[in-house]
Amino acid sequence: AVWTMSFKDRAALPNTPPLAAYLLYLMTIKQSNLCLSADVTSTAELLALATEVGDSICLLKTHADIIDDFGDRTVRALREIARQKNFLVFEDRKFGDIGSTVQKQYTAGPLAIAKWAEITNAHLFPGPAIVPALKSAAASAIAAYNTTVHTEISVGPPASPSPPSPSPPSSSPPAGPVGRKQSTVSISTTISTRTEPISPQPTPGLAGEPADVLARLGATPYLRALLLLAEMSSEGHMLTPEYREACVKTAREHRDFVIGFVAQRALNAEPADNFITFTPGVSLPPPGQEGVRGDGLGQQYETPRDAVLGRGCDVVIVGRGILRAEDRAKEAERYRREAWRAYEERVGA
Ligand code: 6AU
Repeated sequence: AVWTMSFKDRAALPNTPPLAAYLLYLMTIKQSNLCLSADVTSTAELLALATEVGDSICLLKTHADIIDDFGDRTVRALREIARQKNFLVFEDRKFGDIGSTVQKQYTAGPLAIAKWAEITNAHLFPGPAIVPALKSAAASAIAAYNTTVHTEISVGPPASPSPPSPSPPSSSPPAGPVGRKQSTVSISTTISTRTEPISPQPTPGLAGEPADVLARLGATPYLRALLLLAEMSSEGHMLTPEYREACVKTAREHRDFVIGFVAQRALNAEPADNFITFTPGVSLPPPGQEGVRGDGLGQQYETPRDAVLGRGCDVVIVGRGILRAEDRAKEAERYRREAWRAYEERVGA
């Protein structure tokens, strides 16, 4: 089972779709299985938050419809920060309508989600057709946008102002401020109907793997993915075990597009399953205090450790736990460390 497999090994499984591989690979390099839920209501707040916390996360989740002044400027600036800080963007749209309508909601209107968010999510209650509808909308939207993706992943301290010395830099990179090793990999591919040659620059120690990932990235016509909401974190939610199983069944039929679930536990039951579990309702007690159990509005919380080690969740989604901290960058690092430690313990690293 993938429960005890490293993210890196899961990225390299033959059937892992390109965007899932990319994310798993990114998580490995950044040592982060933390998704920030950026539930703020202005572009300025969103960009400030993304800048402050970007180094600690693999994914930034938005609710574009709560941003008062959401527009092209929001998208352009957010994409630029995502490029610099190396995280993917997840619009938490929770689609739930007939196929024809969700296609338009996904690609048109003031949000035009498919244009700027690699990942989005949907409910299955309208029936399974919602998945191929979103999948084909993603494919044609991407072909139309002719998106170019160029990502350079660089983790760890920036090249430190080196002391004046004629000797070449040491071959072993310095440890980062949080003990992470510096590693860099360049990923460059054009996603369009034309395919361009890809020139990977493997990092020592990660040799071979970037090329594998890139080969698969280059072979795909689009880099968009969907998560199905198989469970919710809120008290009394109505997603029954049967409903959850229906989500898993539909996901298996669209493994190239559905890369995982929003759920409170891992749902990988068959040998071929390698779905990524994204888990909200996560918070950490302030050091030395009791944990927060809820928000009085139905939200229920657990710790990153419960989610990742206890129930096999892969990515923890944290909103107010980080947003309300005085020092959000520092708090995000605390969550990143906790969630990553739980993951390492799970896979026996
Ligand atoms: O950490 P919080 O409680 O401040 O924020 C949790 C975030 C919110 C919710 O809209 C979202 O996670 N969420 C979801 C998602 C991600 O789809 C599902 C769910 O069951 N519970 C939940 O809180 O932005």
